[in-house]
Amino acid sequence: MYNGHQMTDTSKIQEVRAVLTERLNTLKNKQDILKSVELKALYEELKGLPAEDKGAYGKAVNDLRMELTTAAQAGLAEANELPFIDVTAPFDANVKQKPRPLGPEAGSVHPLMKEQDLIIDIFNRMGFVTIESRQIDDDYHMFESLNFPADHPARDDYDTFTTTEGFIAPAHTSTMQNRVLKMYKENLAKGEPIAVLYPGRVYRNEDIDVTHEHTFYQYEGMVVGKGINVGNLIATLRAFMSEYFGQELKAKLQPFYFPFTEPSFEFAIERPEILRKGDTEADMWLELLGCGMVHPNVLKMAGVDPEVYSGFAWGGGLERLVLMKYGIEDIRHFEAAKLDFLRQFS
Ligand code: FA5
Repeated sequence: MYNGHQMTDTSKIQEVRAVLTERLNTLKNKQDILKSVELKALYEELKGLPAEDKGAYGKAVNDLRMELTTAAQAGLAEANELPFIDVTAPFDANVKQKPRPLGPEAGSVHPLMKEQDLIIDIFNRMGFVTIESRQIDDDYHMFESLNFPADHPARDDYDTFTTTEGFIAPAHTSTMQNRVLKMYKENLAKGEPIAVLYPGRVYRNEDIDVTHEHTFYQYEGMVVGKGINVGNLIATLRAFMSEYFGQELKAKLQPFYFPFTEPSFEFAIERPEILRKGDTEADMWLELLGCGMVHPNVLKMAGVDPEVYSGFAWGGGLERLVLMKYGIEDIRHFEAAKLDFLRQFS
């Protein structure tokens, strides 16, 4: 009688276990399994058992409860788990239909980087060393060392992005002038001129259009030594442009203003047909770069004596140069990541 009763109740526990384990899979809130009527009924039954049966029966019901608690918690952890993201995947790892990644043979160097390499090569052959400009800088290098007085309106021409800590995404590569002078001024004492190219990426708060980007590249350079003059500046830029385009192009120098050069010029080149806006004289020219003789204050700030040494510097937009060379009608193509466009340069 006694054994028979225990056997019946144990099989009931097995039965409830099977039912609840199956139900657990379908429950949204897994913890609800612990409130199920079947489990409660098993505890109710416990109350009615003779004292000597309670121990074994109660342990079996508690074991089942523990089992269900563990299973419910595992289900909860699984439900809360964030979907796996492979940040190095060349596509969104969570999308069902995966795009086929391009094989290495289908990629190509970005046209801007290809042209930058060509520019570096030309200037290296002219005796320049190359260093990359910085992409995060400070007020001293962006303005102070370049002879921009505090609160001077010329600062507005270089409106860019700053961090809350006061770091600046440089609006031009000229932020490197002070560093280049300090880095290479030992050369001057040895009687060697400084000739450095420092290309890099720059940023501006800009209204974008066919010739203006908010993120673009500049190729800037500087030559400092004894007796360096405007004639050297013109000859250097002319030699570069002739080599780069492989032909003679109409060019002109017009007066301009930069706080860090004196005198300052704008170097302009004839617009190719595809970039013509209108028929006025101003529409005919494409401003390619700014240049001038390094301001004595800029030399002084880097510890170079302007009474003994002089120099020139220029800074040009890489995109504008490449637009001209290939007759591209819109500067925005470069950063649009369109393979149709990029493949034309592979
Ligand atoms: C400067 O940035 C000076 N730092 C250049 C310089 C260097 C002068 C050394 C003297 C000595 P500017 O703001 O004009 O100057 O820009 C230089 C060139 O960058 C322009 O001639 C143009 O080719 C290019 N550029 C300027 N703004 C943009 C833009 N939003 N998008 C694309 N190219 C641009």
